[in-house]
Amino acid sequence: MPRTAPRICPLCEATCGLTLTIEGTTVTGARGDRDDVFSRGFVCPKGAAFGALDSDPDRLRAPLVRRDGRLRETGWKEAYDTIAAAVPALVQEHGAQSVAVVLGNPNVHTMAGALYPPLLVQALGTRNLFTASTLDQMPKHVSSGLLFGDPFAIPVPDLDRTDFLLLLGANPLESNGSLCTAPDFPGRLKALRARGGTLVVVDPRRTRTARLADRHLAPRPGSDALLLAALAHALVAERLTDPGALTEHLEGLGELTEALARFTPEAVAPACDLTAAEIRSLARELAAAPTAAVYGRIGSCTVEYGTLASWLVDVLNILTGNLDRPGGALFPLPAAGPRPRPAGPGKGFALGRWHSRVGGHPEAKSELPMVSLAEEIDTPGEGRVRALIAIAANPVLSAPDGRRLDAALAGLDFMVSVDPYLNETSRHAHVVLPPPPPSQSAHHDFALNGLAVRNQVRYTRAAVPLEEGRMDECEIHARLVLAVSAAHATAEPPAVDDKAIRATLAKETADRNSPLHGADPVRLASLLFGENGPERRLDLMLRLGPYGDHFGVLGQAEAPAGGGVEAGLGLERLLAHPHGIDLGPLRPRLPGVLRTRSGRIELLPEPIAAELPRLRAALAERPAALVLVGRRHLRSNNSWLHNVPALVGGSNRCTLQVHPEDAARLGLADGGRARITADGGSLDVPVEVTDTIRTGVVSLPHGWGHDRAGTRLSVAATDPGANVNQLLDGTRLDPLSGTAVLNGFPVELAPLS
Ligand SMILES: Nc1nc2c(c(=O)[nH]1)N[C@H]1C(S)=C(S)[C@@H](COP(=O)(O)OP(=O)(O)OC[C@H]3O[C@@H](n4cnc5c(=O)[nH]c(N)nc54)[C@H](O)[C@@H]3O)O[C@H]1N2
Ligand SMILES: Nc1nc2c(c(=O)[nH]1)N[C@H]1C(S)=C(S)[C@@H](COP(=O)(O)OP(=O)(O)OC[C@H]3O[C@@H](n4cnc5c(=O)[nH]c(N)nc54)[C@H](O)[C@@H]3O)O[C@H]1N2
Ligand code: SF4
Ligand SMILES: [Mo]
Repeated sequence: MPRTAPRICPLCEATCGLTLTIEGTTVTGARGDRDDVFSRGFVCPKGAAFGALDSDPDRLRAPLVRRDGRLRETGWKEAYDTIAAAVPALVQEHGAQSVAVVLGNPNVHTMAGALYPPLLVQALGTRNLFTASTLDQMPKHVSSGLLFGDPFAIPVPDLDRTDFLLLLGANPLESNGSLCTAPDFPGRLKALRARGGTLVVVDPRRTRTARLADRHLAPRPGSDALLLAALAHALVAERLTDPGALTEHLEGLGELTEALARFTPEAVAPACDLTAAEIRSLARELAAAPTAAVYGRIGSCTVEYGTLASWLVDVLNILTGNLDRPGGALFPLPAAGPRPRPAGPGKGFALGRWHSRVGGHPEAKSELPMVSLAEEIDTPGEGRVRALIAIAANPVLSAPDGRRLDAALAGLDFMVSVDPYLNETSRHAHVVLPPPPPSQSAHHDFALNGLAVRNQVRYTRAAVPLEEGRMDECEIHARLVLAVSAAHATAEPPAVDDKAIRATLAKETADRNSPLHGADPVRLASLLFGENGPERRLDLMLRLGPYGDHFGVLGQAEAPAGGGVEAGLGLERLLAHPHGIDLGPLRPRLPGVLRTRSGRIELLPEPIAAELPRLRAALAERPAALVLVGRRHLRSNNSWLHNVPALVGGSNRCTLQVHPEDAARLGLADGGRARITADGGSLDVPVEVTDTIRTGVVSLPHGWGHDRAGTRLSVAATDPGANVNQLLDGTRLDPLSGTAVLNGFPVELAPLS
């Protein structure tokens, strides 16, 4: 008899609840969980293909270890013995910086990825940390760090209540949303319009999201910062700013106005390829809306002025009084996150506390730019990276200049990949540690609940028992921490969790603002609930969190943030709600979220002010004749879903989209081939002529290029596509955040016969 089990979908940021159908130990179906408190039955084609992905025969079943140049299946003990024999010795001989850690996107979709990588980096003592953030949202972390003093204080648009949404560089109808966790994003946008609200989309392509909008502006890629600056300028010039209740929390309003003086709509219009009238009327509409939210994503982040654009998004929300109010952009309050603290000055946010060895790039949020990984490996000298631990990352395809990185990885002394697939990156590893399929893992969204449009909390235990010979990904990570610390032979994984629990409780009980101040940490640790280390850690975070039971010490008068039914949370309580607990709509949180040194919102932070001359100079630059942007397909997910037959084919192909006028001018035909060339090299790609893209812009999706030898991706290899990131050489980046420029870079195009 088939049975069903709930499982939160780990395949994108929407975090939908799924109902899995399970026969024996095989997932034979997946549908949207109608009882899920957040997603209410929504599912997309990826979630529906959960079973096929879960049982992909190409998934690795056992660890691989390289012997005599070849990767062979082996047991877990040999795999960890190999790591323990290699890494501590390298650190001993060449120092802590000789080991780099690379963390990829799926770490935000696993419990292991949230709980252990910080411990791994700490155990190694390395500053060579590279993550997908510098191919993605680091500009937003930096702008939040500078404005609010906390890089994780990212306001999200209040989709369900706003009257006006200005959406830039995002295509949630394909991506299902990002830095804005909202199951059924498409339905929420339709509901916005149905209640009389307005949706304006800014995108060089007429995307499915743009087609849903009241208005679509298609400016030149890379010009968002200019457009946003001009909107802010117009608001000020026409006396349309109204920060309202925010005013008392603002620092630097006058300086901001001065700094934006040159960015008049008339001055930026030619660079954006919009009219000044369009910009002014957008500013007026934004100001006139009862509530409004400005929201920018990938197309406004992974560009030359990504941090400035990310900053200006929030500047507009502030100037219009929409930050931190219902219907505007609000700060979520996740159940496993920290409890709100009293308002007041904080430590602030610093950039560039250290720099990368070769390129001299400043760190941001303790990370170095992913574009600098290859040079840190292949440039000789003191402090060179000789070993790499890659977790859920495929930078050979997802980062610029994969060919150079490919060669660099091949030259490493030692490499570990924690990855279910033998792919373009993991094929270089000396040890591959494969996590089990998602049906065999428990799930909680530590990261994404902090970006959700509604406060809610859900946890699903593994839907299928761990298969014989498998190791849970949390245990894989915990053993990795032990293996690199040389504690491999003497300690077991629970020691890693216990140490983390002890550290948290020591801090908590020493904190004068904590209801647990002065309590006995050993006793508190003994009260934790859970079947294993990760569950006990989740329990601890829930109990200390904003809705937590604080181990029962809080009196009624000090009821936690949620109040009411949702208060008193812990894992045991949560487990009684298999479809989650709704914690209500987002609520205003200022000034409590602020951690700046002034204790206020610092509107014109110094690093931003220092960047503005560069943006001003852009006004005078002659734009390139042809630039490239990316795109996403609903049935895809970065570089790793091309191996599931149900998800590839049809319109999900690696084609170069070209506008008919550009095609005619360049002699390109639909279905023909073209050679595209940029800084990093050339690619031969199939052409798709379409008027959904504006003139002067072409689009190629990322995550393709599955034609390298030594991988085990039998389906993906049949239609490998081309790696768009080979067009880049890694020199283009947003300097403040170290984020790669993946959109709006110049290319040349020629027909191929
Ligand atoms: N040109 C261009 N390039 C881009 C982008 C773009 O828009 N344009 N987007 C960028 C963005 S936003 C991102 S986030 C990056 C993503 O780039 P990466 O962070 O490299 O992520 P993926 O390409 O998704 O590769 C994920 C890896 O994790 C593995 N994996 C899958 N599930 C699990 C799991 O449960 N556990 C573990 N341990 N591993 C798992 C997969 O097999 C794969 O090897 O790409 C970036 N690259
Ligand atoms: N189906 C699917 N879903 C995904 C992913 C996936 O690969 N496939 N990846 C996941 C990840 S890791 C992320 S980070 C999110 C990203 O989620 P989104 O940010 O929604 O990403 P995209 O769908 O790539 O949309 C970016 C849009 O920006 C436009 N654009 C490009 N350059 C510019 C520019 O200069 N200005 C403006 N205004 N627009 C520009 C592009 O045409 C594109 O339509 O999606 C997540 N969800
Ligand atoms: S929208 Fe995202 S979370 Fe929801 S089913 Fe699809 S892939 Fe999964
Ligand atoms: Mo991403």
